[in-house]
Amino acid sequence: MLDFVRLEADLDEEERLIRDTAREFVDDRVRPDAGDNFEAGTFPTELVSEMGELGFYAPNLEGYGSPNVSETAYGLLMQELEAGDSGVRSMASVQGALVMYPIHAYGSERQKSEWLPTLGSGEAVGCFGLTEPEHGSNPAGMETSARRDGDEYLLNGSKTWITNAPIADLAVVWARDRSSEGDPIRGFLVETDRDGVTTNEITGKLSLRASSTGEIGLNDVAVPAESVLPDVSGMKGPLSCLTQARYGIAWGAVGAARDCFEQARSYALDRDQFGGPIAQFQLQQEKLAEMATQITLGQLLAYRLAELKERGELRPQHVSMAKRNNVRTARETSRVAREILGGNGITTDHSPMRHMANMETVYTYEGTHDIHTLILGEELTGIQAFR
Ligand code: TGC
Ligand code: FAD
Repeated sequence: MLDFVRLEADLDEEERLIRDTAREFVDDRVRPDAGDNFEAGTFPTELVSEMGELGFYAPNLEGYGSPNVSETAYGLLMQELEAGDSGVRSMASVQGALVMYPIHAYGSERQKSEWLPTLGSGEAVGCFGLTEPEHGSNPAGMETSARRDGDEYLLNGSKTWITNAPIADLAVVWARDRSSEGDPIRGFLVETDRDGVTTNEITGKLSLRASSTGEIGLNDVAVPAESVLPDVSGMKGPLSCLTQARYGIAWGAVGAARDCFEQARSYALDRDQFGGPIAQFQLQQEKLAEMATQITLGQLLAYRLAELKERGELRPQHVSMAKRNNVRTARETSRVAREILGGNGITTDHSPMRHMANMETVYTYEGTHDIHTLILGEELTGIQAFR
């Protein structure tokens, strides 16, 4: 497995164990059906509880059943899952970074004890509703509203492109609190079986096919006042969750890129043309050398992010650089790997074209490549260029 500058030599025992457990899970439970699930457009729901049993949901959190593993261990987990398929990593990272994290960081004691253990075990599935039909890159423009009505809030609005929504028991819904001064954005824990909630599946996706994606409709949905996350208000609530998830994506994308590289290297060594393996031709070697170099740079960035996160020095801009760079690397690597596989590369028998299709989503969600460019641009110049 590509680890050119021996980063894995420094892993501790727990990190190795988590990496190996996730790698074995992907080999046994994800890879064999990944092509079929992609073709059928189905998320393998049987993996939800299996991943829970293996402790794959937010193991970097502390308490309520989470073991507080290192940020490197968490990153390696995301890397191995995405080497299998981005849909599986997406399920785990939404559950952990976008649902368990906000409850852990901003929830009441009661919300934490009610939801964290069941989400952690995979008994309950969560989703994160931020994007709306008219507000994608600029979620601060959201229209979904919450109005206080006695001991309850009434929620109205719609969210779209929501990973896990059709299979979720709980939605973290971000809405404008119209009953408070300044209409601040607040997070609400909404059970999906409440009256007025709909979670329709989005069909026809050509990317991230092995993932369940849906819309959330909220039509006069009454939730108790204690469903609001009490400890956060404003855009930093959802944006801080995105920082956690983007961190996982920066690692995950390296896994997808590595899987493409390994497939291409092995194919190039096996495939004979003009009397020998195609790996003997300089053109193919250049492609492998470039892929290996870019993947190694992505790994270095991911490992450095883990160190900064452990020290409490990780800034959202660091994560933007890594998400932006590593997803671009995976997108490019998957295309070149497919090239090396020739005609055989366009089928689901091999992973690169599936990863290539998945990367179109990963390049777009959690802040598009352009948005991360602008976040970095602002950091480097002090000039905001979004508006
Ligand atoms: P802005 O005025 O810049 O900031 C508002 C407040 O938030 C703070 N902040 C952050 N905090 C933590 N992490 C971050 N990444 C943060 N970015 C900003 C900021 O310090 C400020 O705090 P305070 O205390 O001063 O109030 O906010 P803005 O509304 O202008 O936003 C700027 C922008 C464009 C960067 C932001 O809207 C953005 O990132 N847009 C991209 C939207 C996006 O990423 N959507 C993702 C939806 S979820 C998803 O895609 C899940 S896919 C999951 C899967 O399947 O894996
Ligand atoms: P838009 O914001 O309309 O952008 C369209 C294009 O314009 C992009 O190329 C963008 O980069 C560019 N653009 C936008 N603004 C600017 C600017 N200021 N300067 C330059 N260029 C700009 N969301 C959730 O809340 N929860 C989820 O679980 C979730 N899961 C998803 C799963 C999938 C499969 C997909 C595809 C999306 C998911 N999303 C989710 C939504 C995702 O976060 C959004 O698609 C993303 O933020 C971009 O928003 P948009 O699609 O509306 O594109």
